[in-house]
Amino acid sequence: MTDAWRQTACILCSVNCGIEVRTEDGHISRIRGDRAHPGSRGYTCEKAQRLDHYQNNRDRLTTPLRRRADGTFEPIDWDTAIREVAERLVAIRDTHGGATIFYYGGGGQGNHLGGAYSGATRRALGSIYTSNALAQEKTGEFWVDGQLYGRPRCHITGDFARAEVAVFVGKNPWQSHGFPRARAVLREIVADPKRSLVVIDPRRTETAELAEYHLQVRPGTDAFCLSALLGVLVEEDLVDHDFLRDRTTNGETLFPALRAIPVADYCARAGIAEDLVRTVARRMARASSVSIFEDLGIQQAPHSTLNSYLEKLVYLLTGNFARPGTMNIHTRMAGLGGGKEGGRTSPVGGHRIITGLIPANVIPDEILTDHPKRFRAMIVESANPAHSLADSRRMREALAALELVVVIDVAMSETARQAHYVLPPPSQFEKWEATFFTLEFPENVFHLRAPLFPPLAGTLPEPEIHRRLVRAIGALTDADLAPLRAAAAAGRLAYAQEFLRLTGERPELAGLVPVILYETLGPTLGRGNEAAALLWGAAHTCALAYPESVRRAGFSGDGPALGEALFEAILTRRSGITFTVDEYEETWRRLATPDGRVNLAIPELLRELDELGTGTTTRDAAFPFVLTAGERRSSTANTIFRDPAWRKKDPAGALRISPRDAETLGVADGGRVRVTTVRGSAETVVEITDRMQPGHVSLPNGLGLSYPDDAGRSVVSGVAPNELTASEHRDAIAGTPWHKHVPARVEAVA
Ligand SMILES: Nc1nc2c(c(=O)[nH]1)N[C@H]1C(S)=C(S)[C@@H](COP(=O)(O)OP(=O)(O)OC[C@H]3O[C@@H](n4cnc5c(=O)[nH]c(N)nc54)[C@H](O)[C@@H]3O)O[C@H]1N2
Ligand SMILES: Nc1nc2c(c(=O)[nH]1)N[C@H]1C(S)=C(S)[C@@H](COP(=O)(O)OP(=O)(O)OC[C@H]3O[C@@H](n4cnc5c(=O)[nH]c(N)nc54)[C@H](O)[C@@H]3O)O[C@H]1N2
Ligand code: SF4
Ligand SMILES: [Mo]
Repeated sequence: MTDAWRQTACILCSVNCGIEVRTEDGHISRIRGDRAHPGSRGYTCEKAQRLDHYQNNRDRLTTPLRRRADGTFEPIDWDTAIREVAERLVAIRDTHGGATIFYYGGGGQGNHLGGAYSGATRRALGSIYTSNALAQEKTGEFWVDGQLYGRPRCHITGDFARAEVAVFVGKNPWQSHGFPRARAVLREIVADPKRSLVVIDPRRTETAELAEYHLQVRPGTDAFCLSALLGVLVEEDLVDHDFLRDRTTNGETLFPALRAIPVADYCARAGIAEDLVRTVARRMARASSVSIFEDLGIQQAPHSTLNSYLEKLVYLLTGNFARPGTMNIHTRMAGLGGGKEGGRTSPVGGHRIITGLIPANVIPDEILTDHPKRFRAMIVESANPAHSLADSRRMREALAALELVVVIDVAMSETARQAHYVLPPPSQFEKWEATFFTLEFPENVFHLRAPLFPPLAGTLPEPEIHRRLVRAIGALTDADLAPLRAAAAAGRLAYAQEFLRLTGERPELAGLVPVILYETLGPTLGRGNEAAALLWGAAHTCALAYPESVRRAGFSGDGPALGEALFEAILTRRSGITFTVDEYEETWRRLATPDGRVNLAIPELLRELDELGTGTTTRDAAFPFVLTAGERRSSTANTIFRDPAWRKKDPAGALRISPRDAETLGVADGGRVRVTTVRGSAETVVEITDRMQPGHVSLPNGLGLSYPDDAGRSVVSGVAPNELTASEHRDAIAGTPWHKHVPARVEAVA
């Protein structure tokens, strides 16, 4: 029996396109873009068609698991699981302090609502250190935002649908998306003779192929390329003087550094013709608007944080800020990542914590030590760090050294295999879910998805897991909740008043708010829909923070009524809502510098810029290749799909290599090679392609997962990229990995 079309979203990348699906016998049988979704408006890419491989696969878990002494797992019931996990966490807290309980994850590409409830568990335990995947990509950029704009959470976004010139630096949006309707927008830019597409990437990517200008840098040389662009802007006086004078400070510190850039030399080091760099600088300066997207190609490569700074200087020097088609500070429905923005360091190594996140690459160092403040326990939720963090071998050692590892995951992931307890939630199509990837400007979209299927028997949604843990820990009692329960029965206005009174009088409850909302407001929202209770708080916070933008999005009311109107729309509109509409001037109001201007000078990075030319790029002769470990392809989606059958193209996850290198190695297309790095070695199939430049090879991300075959035997397909990466290979400021730039040796296999 097929049912009617129902609205949900694709959970495979941060764009979360709205989709409509029909289901049949527990399967997602038909999928099409949802035209009513305000962000994607009917758009999807081909990957969404494969979503049933996530919903139905052999690795789905249907009971809590406990590890036996021999390393195998036994099923246990939920009461036992919650009781034992709570007891063991409390014992670690009481012996070593709650700070030794480390939390990782909280959501993947489609789910942050469930993970948001973990805040209460952490508060109940006194756990204060967290991290997630943002700390292996975006924290360097966030830190730069903090320096330029006053707060790391002044997050800037491009306006590609309107930009005259769109620039992608280490970003391949044709495959990885990153903004709504990416391929349609790229095609529009290319079709319009008045607009230009610029790509900076060592590979001739699908996006580069479309581009008018492709700066095909040598891998790892973006700091030179971006510096050269800045050098030309200054030398040829292509900067926006009015913008710089009226809107920025500390130009007098920055400009001498930019004037000193040896443009010709840096172009040569980056391997690009100086003419092309000059042409691109002039094109940007001439444009009425430029938007730039930096992504993993520079954030996970040498000089990563410096790269982010230089990229931002390119649009700032040309005045591409706070106007249509340029870079703006967006609203948000709720924050991603944990805790305070700055000022803290990691307990063992003293590494800088950015937006509340421990740098990804130092996590094993914070465990594998006899330091008294080392992490003793880890709660992992909706993340697969044993696979996704650098240096998987070392990460497994670190997990093995912990007294307790608790994993909350739908599947028997690489990380779950290392756990003492595995707690399975329903899939993202079996519960209310949402992401907090609300990253757009001027229109920003939020989408609460309703479940398509009943939860798989034996699972409990994350909010319920956290509720039970908080209760088992003893942090919250029925007496605490009684007044709110009574108020909830009297309606949301009464609830709001009582909520403010209670959290005002008992500030110690503030950290437990997610579970408090779930237990008291949740039941009034409908059965199974309790998780949406957190969004009541988020909607009110959002309406308070951006009242004008929320009104422009069509919501009315003053004070709490505005928040209620927003919440009501979130709850009832199944295709998602535009929750804010911004005027470009808002960007200036959101800037958090004391003087309301952009600060152009970051001394720490200006020193690195100054020394850029003196560094030599001597390469270890044992590792003559640069390996990009983790390229986004049409056949990759992090580790959300575990069943390799979802991949129609590129089933083996081939290593891409240039024709010249293939010839030198004596390997044919489809032949096999061994890739060796300082950390490990793996065999793989090759794909020979002239999209690669000589000396550069590239492996896809998300492969190397084990999955049971028809007979139940575990089979690993493809290369797990982090068996080849090293944790010491990282950015000095942000501790982010250099996955895109791994020195490697490649040898043909007979
Ligand atoms: N299909 C697909 N889409 C995805 C995902 C997925 O798994 N599959 N994952 C999602 C996630 S979590 C993220 S963070 C985004 C990431 O999205 P992207 O950052 O676009 O993805 P990557 O392919 O990892 O890296 C981008 C480009 O960096 C280039 N690169 C490598 N070395 C260098 C260098 O030294 N300099 C420059 N300039 N470029 C370099 C690579 O050739 C590649 O084309 O994608 C999201 N979208
Ligand atoms: N070498 C290399 N490493 C990389 C990268 C690279 O380019 N190269 N890219 C990095 C980047 S940008 C990212 S974002 C990370 C991604 O890596 P991770 O952050 O570890 O995320 P995913 O691979 O998406 O894993 C998500 C996990 O969530 C589980 N899951 C799915 N749905 C649910 C649910 O509803 N509830 C719960 N509790 N769990 C669920 C899945 O089974 C899976 O185990 O990888 C990083 N690692
Ligand atoms: S662009 Fe991203 S969210 Fe949209 S269909 Fe493709 S993978 Fe899914
Ligand atoms: Mo990512």
